[in-house]
Amino acid sequence: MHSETERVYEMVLKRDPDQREFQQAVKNVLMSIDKIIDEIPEITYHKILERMTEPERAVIFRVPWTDDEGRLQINRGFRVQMSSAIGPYKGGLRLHPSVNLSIMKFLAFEQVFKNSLTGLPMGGGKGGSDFDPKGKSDNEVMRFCQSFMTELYRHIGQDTDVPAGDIGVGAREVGFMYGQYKRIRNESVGILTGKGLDFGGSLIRPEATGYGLVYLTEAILRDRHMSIEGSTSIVSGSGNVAQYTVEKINELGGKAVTLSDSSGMIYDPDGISKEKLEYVKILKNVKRGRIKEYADKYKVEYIPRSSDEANPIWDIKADYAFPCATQNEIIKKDAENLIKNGVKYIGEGANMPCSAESEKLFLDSHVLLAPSKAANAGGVAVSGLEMAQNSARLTWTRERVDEELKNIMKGIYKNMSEAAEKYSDKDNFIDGANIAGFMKVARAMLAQGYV
Ligand code: NDP
Ligand code: 2IT
Repeated sequence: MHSETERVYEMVLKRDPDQREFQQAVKNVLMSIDKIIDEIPEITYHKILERMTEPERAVIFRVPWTDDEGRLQINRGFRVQMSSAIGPYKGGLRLHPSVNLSIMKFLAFEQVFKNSLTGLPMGGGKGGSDFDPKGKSDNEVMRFCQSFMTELYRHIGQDTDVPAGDIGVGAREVGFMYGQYKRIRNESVGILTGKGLDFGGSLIRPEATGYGLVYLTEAILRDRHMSIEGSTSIVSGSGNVAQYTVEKINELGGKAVTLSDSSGMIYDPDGISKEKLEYVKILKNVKRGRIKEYADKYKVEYIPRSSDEANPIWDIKADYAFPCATQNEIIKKDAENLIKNGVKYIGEGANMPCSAESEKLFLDSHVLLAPSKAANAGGVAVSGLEMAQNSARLTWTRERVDEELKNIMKGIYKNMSEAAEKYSDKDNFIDGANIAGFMKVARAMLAQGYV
């Protein structure tokens, strides 16, 4: 490593020795910047990397709410405002019991480069809480969301910070949070994205992450004489990103044969057809059930998740793999299984789903990998378009938003592959995405002085 990247990494390790996910995300970017740092002495001289790895602001707050039995519950809320160099902080809110400062900071850090890659003027942030929405009633979720927003409102704003959904936060939660913000501030502005269509949401925002992932994938494959059409894919997760990834794979004539949740996975060798996917959407988004019910209904194999060891989903033979659940869901053993079974491409729908070891295995084995900060950027890109529509007090057609999304994903592919070719290897999209995302943020920071 270059002395400056090494210095900054050591500093991160020393400052936050327990923040493993944050360290992993930082190291991934630093390893790529290592390849350009000699050419751009300003990065070192103006301590760009040291500044980028320290959040501009991080707030942690108490979230008290009462459950349906009238008992007081206390959760911890977060908002990490990592960088406003190129625009207002932008990034989702995650509600999951595993949420902690390390996970918030890794996600906010990734978001900075991802948002830069979209080409839209958005800085990076992330927030959420260790609240577990599983098994909670609608009223409990509402009371939690109202309490969460009762603190969060003072830190956000349409020109300051615009949150959105992530794990555990979809249309229901965004609606409750938006309602509470409006009530406190007495103003109707686009302070959240992913809103319902009746009050400022954008068409295609629910679909955008999964669709964008498949658009980018198709562009990468096309250049290598491959295609989704006629192929088989394995997809993990069964939430927002997984659902619309499968939908677009189906539309392009491919077949997706798996879905999962934290309890287990289903394997449907005939493919998750349009009709079966409609069942999944109702099961997951309305009934809030478990993916096991799919196996019961369609009489297919269900494999429960038994340990933190290799996940059986990554041992199913397929052309392409789309991890769409959570960070580090592909560990070394999973990568070995995927490679053994001849997988040709990994499209990261989730944020940082491949461990550092598995990423290295894919690179060494020449398995193409589209990293999350490029591959799942379609979601935040359409969030950016939702902000534009809100500011203009207009709504665009489905066709227009979809077209803009396609163009943004095309632009990401172009910038990422050009940077890969220029500074690394033409198929090293990890370096390509990191370097292309980094350059714009670094230039903005250099122009704005020491802030
Ligand atoms: P959802 O809450 O809609 O779905 C999450 C899915 O992942 C569920 O099936 C869930 O299973 C599973 N999952 C979550 N945590 C774990 C875990 N620790 N172990 C195993 N399975 C888990 O979330 P999204 O689909 O929105 O998000 C999925 C991923 O995509 C995340 O990494 C997110 O950061 C990323 N992403 C999301 C975007 C968006 O617009 N929503 C945009 C870009 C990236 P279970 O129900 O059992 O918890
Ligand atoms: O990780 C992500 O990019 C998201 N959860 C979406 C963020 C957003 O602001 O739409």
